[in-house]
Amino acid sequence: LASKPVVVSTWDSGVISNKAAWPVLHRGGRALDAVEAAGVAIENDINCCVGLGGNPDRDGFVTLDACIMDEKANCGSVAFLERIKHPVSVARKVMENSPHVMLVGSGAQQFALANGFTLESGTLSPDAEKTYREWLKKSEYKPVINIENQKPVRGTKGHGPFAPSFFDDGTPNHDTMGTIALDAAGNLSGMCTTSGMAFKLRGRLGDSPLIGAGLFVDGDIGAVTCSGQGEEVIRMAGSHTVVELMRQGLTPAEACKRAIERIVKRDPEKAKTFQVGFIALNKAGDVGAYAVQPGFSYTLTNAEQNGVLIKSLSYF
Ligand code: SD4
Repeated sequence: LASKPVVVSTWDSGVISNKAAWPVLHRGGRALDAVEAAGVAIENDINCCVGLGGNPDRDGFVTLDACIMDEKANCGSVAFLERIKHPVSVARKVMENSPHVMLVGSGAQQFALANGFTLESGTLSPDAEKTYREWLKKSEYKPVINIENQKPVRGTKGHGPFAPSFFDDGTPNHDTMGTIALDAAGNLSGMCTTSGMAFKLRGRLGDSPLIGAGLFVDGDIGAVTCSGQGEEVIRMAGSHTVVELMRQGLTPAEACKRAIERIVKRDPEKAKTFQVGFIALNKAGDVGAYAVQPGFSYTLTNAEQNGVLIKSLSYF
């Protein structure tokens, strides 16, 4: 589907992000502004996997990771950030108002406060509190392959007209949000925002705040982001790998597939136990995706497609 402007987000909760991003693109705005708006929208929503309402680490603290990147390889990232509502916007400030690319932990929080962000309460959302109490009974770290397919799915109301019920029950779900966009001027940008794997060790970072892993943009080639078991993405520099495959001439769909095959090949038995899904967009506006497991989806919005949910193909 080649057309511009276009915005693509991970999962079916991408309807929420695309709904926020599209008006920016539609009025001729920058892809960078569109993807930031996408991140802010999902961080405002109370859900399991993005923002302050997300599930905590094993010690009961919500720690947030996010990054953002534009067509000129300007990029910013925050990780292990606590009690700040919009990590994607802090990441953009790191990119624009600091000499650095990445800030973590208390330093990232200090930078956020110095840049006008508010310190929020550290209490868990009622749903996260409940989920955490349940988890404490066994305290086993066992990531669920597609947490967004688990019932009951909590959070999210009012995603409005952008929610065609592609899935049988029409359930809106959540997971790490990655958004990539191509604007009317032909420029690419992307962002990724998450509360990371639920019940992770304190201090654990996933792929999502890492430029080249959870997100990569090359203004001449394409933009890629992903979701799933971050450790498996980090070890093969996932999003960067997909961009490089596109540089070699593969379509976005082929490039995602090739990268997933590489992840599976490393340990085919282990691959049966985790999910990774990539979405990719090239400079022409072609979109593709591929995942290890069934159940990965993405949301596409352009002039013709009003936030349509698409099921990704998968290895298994
Ligand atoms: C992480 N990739 O922290 C994230 C989690 C995720 O869907 O994508 N969940 O590893």
